[in-house]
Amino acid sequence: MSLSPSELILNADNSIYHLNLVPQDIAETIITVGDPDRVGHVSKYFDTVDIKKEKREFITHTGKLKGKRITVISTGIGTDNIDIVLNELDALVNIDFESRTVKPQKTTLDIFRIGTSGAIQPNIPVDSFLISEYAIGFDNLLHFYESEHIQFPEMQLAFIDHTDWSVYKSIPYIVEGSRDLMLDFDNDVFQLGFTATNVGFYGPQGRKLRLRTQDATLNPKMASFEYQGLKITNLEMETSGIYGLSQLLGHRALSLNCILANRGTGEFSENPEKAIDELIKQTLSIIIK
Ligand code: R1P
Repeated sequence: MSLSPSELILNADNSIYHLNLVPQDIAETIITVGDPDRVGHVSKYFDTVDIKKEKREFITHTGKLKGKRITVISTGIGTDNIDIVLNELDALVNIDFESRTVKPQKTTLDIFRIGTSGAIQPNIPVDSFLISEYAIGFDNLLHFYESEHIQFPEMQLAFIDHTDWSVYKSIPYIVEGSRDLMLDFDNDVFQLGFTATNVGFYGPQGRKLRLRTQDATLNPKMASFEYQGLKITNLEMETSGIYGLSQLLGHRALSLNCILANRGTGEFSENPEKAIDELIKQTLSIIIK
């Protein structure tokens, strides 16, 4: 079945609507970063950068490092942007733009998020690196897709019960990262964690400037939640969407977090740029192996 112009939206040059990319612009290894400025901080380590394109907050550089073709793309903040980035990256490899049909042979992308994050367990040091083994999404993105088969309903119910979750907030969903990709990052530098993806930076992450939150005890309750030895470790804003959509679309994804803040101890990194740069270098060195 051919996808209509309102469903698969292409620009005049046949590039995909928001990302402004044509299929040959991307590699099968993708690094996503939230901050558009971080794209250049990653691609400066490539041996060559062949493609530089952008539209809105979506900046893309594609190049080669030690013979491996890699794309780095900024997503901006939040799982609403992740819906656009993941669907359009997938369309670039798995939909034929000429015939507007889904290709019979699927391409699997390896997607690595290099992001920043705040820890909620006091024993996780700032400037350390954490891989999200699982993510719990407080956004409602995945509920718009047929996705119950990749969620963890028992753990979700245990969390809802433990936190006395308000019915006015969407039901938390739990998804996991690619076990295959995790194996490559099995070293002393990275610790495994369970990441909470929030739908905002202030109230949803328990920050109070001028407004009171609906549940002032949510962060401590999150920190004390335990399910079969798993504890929630950190907060950010994209991982649940990346994991959920990657799995549904048949891609492999891993979220790599540089812990800049510790919400339990109140600490913040003294040199965040250096810590992020270190995570970029570590990630690239593993990806090219
Ligand atoms: C909030 O400041 C942003 O920083 C974190 C959060 O997930 C959110 O996107 O990640 P990035 O540094 O990758 O954007």
